Amino acid sequence: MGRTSASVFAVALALGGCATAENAGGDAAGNGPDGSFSPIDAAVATPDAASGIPDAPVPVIDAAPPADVPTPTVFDAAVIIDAAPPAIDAACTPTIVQLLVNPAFDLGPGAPWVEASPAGQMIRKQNPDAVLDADELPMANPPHTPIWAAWLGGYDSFGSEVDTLHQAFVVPVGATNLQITGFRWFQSQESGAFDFARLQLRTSTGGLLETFVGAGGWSSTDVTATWQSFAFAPAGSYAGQTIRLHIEAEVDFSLQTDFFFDSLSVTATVCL
Ligand SMILES: [Ca+2]
Ligand SMILES: [Ca+2]
Repeated sequence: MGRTSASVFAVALALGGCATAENAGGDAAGNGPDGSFSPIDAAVATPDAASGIPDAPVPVIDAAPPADVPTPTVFDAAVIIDAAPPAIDAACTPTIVQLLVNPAFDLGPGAPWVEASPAGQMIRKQNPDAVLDADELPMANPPHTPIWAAWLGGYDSFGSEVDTLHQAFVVPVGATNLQITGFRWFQSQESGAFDFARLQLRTSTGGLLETFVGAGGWSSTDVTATWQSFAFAPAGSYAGQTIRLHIEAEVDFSLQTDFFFDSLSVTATVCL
């Protein structure tokens, strides 16, 4: 057996044992020893002139092999791979978007923030002097981001009261990965948990959806020396819904607790 014959044999082996067996003893035209059809075209075995190694064979399968020739399963691998992957989401760029308006309060009070407190205005600006005006923060508590921040609580002269501060926002259809972040600064005259602050998500009409930091929220024991960050991932996605970010402080009749909030953020990932 010469080099060419050996190469043909090797290619035939590579293409499948059944084809080789069919052509054993057959002629150069690819017919079997009994003159029957062979599934392998004779051109497959043409050697490369330079290397003597046959070119990568491209088997040509007869469309209608005789009934006595089994269909060579080696060719069944229909490896026709689409060159172009599916175009699904090709135009989508995942983008993090801010869902609140005036999230750091620095446009001042007013819509879309809604305030309700017996002690008056809660979104207040930095105090430049020793006089505490009705729209100013305590001088010792400058905002996290100038010049406005929210001050809940801070009084004990109305009995047990609840301050509320909320903003309604739309969670876009298809939005994912809702995140709530912000900064808080709490200080208290209390020595126990008697005043409370809660950060919540509520429905557009005020129904409770989720409270963060447990059902009771923060208390007058969660004091900090300065601004401290917080971050929460809501359990619900609320995609396509209008909901509220709701902050409230519940204070009792004695010993003040100040609950300051600033630099809030509610973000979601959307496809743009
Ligand atoms: Ca601010
Ligand atoms: Ca108190």
